Amino acid sequence: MALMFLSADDPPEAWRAALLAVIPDLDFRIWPEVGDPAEIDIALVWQPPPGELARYPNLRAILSLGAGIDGLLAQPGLPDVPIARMVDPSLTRTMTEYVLLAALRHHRQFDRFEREQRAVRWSYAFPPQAADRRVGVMGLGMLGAAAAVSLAAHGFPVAGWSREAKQLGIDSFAGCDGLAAFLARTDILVCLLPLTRDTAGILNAGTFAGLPRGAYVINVARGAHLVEADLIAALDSGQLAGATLDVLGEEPLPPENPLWRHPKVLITPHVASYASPRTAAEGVAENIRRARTGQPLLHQVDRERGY
Ligand code: NDP
Ligand code: OXD
Repeated sequence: MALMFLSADDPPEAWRAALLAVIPDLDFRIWPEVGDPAEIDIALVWQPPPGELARYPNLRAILSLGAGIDGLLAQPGLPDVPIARMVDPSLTRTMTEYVLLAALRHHRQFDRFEREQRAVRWSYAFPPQAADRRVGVMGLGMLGAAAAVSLAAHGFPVAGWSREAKQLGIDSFAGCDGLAAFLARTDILVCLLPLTRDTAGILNAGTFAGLPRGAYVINVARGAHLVEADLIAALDSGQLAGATLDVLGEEPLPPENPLWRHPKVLITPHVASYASPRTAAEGVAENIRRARTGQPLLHQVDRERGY
């Protein structure tokens, strides 16, 4: 029995050290040097090459190094074994930092001051109050709930939108019926939804039209949530004041994509949050034990639901 580690983005040696500290006899193999595929029973992965997971006949579980598993579910020949998504305090904390930073940057008009500085203009404006800026978070799961609670602690009136209503000490809207009212009271919209057949393309012209004029959009979920042409049209018409995009339909974003040069858009290269081997290893180790003893995984994905 051996674990295969496969990720171009995560540090394999840090993961090996963190997991061996919890399971000292773990046979940890780094892809592509994994030996006999029949010996691999656990795959710890992020963005494996298409079809790769179908090569391991004795897999018991797939443990995702990321929170979003839309890419895994789209894999051709995905083995029919339990999948767990990543839940980790560092992943949650870094996402909260990013969302706060992006919301505060717009709220305190740093996006405007960046433009004014480039134009060499001293452009005083009376600073706004957080209490006057309503933030709405789409998706109140592990990441959305933490970001929403933190934004509320900074004085913003915060609401969230999810499938089921939540008790988080913020206003909660749920389902298709709750969407219009949620959008109508949202000046800064944060997307932290999983990418599913129900949420793909949800950041579209209709959604932007439902926001108050001059609203701001922060997409930290997946690029396919956003209809890029609709965003550009809404920015150019003034319906939206700006956008922060950490995730894009095509990553890396091609140089010719107009979003790179749009004056109201800030692009970051899918860095909003990441799991840390130090803080995530305990949960991954627990899932290795569970997979090997045939128990349900922690944070097991519901394939039908898509998250
Ligand atoms: P969770 O699975 O914990 O939460 C998902 C939330 O979305 C739940 O509140 C769920 O509602 C809600 N939701 C799902 N479908 C719908 C729908 N159709 N309508 C309304 N609400 C819906 O996910 P996480 O918080 O862990 O992660 C969210 C996403 O963030 C990931 O899927 C990934 O795409 C992205 N991400 C991006 C990163 C980055 O660096 N940019 C890093 C990590 C994650 P309910 O609770 O009612 O079921
Ligand atoms: C994730 C991501 O889903 O980094 O964890 O996008």
